Amino acid sequence: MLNYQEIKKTDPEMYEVLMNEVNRQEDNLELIASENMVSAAVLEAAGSVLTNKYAEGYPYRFSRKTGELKYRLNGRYYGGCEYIDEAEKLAIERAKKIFGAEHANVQPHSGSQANMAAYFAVAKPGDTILSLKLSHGGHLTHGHPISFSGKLFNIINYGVDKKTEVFDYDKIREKAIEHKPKIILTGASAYPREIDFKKFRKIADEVGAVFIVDMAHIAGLIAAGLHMNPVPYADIVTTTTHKTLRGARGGMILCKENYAKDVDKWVFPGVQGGPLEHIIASKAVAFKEAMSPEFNEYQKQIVKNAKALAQGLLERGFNLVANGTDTHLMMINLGEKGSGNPSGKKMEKALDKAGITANKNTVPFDTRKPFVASGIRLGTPAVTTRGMKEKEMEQIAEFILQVKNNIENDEKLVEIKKDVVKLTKQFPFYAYLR
Ligand code: DSN
Repeated sequence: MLNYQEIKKTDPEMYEVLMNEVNRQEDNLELIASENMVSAAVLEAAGSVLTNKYAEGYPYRFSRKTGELKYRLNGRYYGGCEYIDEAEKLAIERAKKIFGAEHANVQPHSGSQANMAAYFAVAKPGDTILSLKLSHGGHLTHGHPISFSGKLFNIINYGVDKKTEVFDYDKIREKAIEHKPKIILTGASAYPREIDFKKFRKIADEVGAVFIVDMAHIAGLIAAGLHMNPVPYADIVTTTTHKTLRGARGGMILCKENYAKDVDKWVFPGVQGGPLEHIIASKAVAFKEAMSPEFNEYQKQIVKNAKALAQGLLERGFNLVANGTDTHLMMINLGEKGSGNPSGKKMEKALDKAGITANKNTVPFDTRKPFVASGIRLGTPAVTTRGMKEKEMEQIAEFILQVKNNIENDEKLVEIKKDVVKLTKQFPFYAYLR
């Protein structure tokens, strides 16, 4: 079992950093919707000797005659890849099985790189992408001007309806007809309701667009059948592997067979060099976990907990974007600038002082700048991994109210932190690392 004893001997400074982080993760309530806590098995694979190996290329080739994918030895640019090939093959086959995909590329180092490779596989710089606005729940790499995506492509955004704060598919269709995008892209970092991929597919077909879904946040829910699966509808699906899916930090692309060669070409050598095979092995271990009945139960509990936390917050007078959640996350709307209510930034800081980790987030039609923001995004994947249930969600909703009510009172925030630590101590997770 890994317990950092070697680092303790050779690099005490780094050991101290690691232990501080272990203690922070153990003692705090982790409510960042995109974070989770991986198993010891996933950690072991991520810390394995596979980190030593270069393996540019793939463990397969496409047959020249039939185009069929065939696993074969020596498909790489380096020797000694016989075991690396097996690790990557396990990750690929498990990913395909979980999501029902025709092809999987497990090499992207991150969701951003997966998105970059996916766009380049089907579009050229200057082509139009229709995507969700960042401030309405989208992601930087979906076309924000400061990201490669916004710099290289012509981005048209859709948003949520002002009243319901959910997608208005008729309006999205109108935009698609008007702008004839090369790519229609959906997926979100801060959208609490279910996305109807079937409707997006229909719009994409109507305007002849390629349909790409970034399912990073909800991949675990999809694996467990708790959210509509985009794989049957989308041409290409990108994801990270470390959010609800609870694997090593990394990315992945799933696609239809006819996009496989281009996707592969754009991951390597298009965007990346040598794959991180220790991380790929770790993804494979997480995928194996994701195929278990326990994982399905875990995902169900994530959603139950999110609903319980949302209910607890609504009962305490908080406003939630789209009035609740169907997923693992929810967004508190603290109120407009000048309303006397704290900003997201201020609330995030106060929560931190109370041992509750969350992030400020813009809400749709936000009146504050993104770095200040009017929202707080909360998610239940990590606390559910620790074993917390609806009862604890009620307690967390009360902590959050107490923080808001005592936002200027540091002494009280420290008092709340003591109660938070009392709660987290009942749900140890990384005790073996301490
Ligand atoms: N940074 C991630 C999130 O917090 O949602 C998205 O990549």
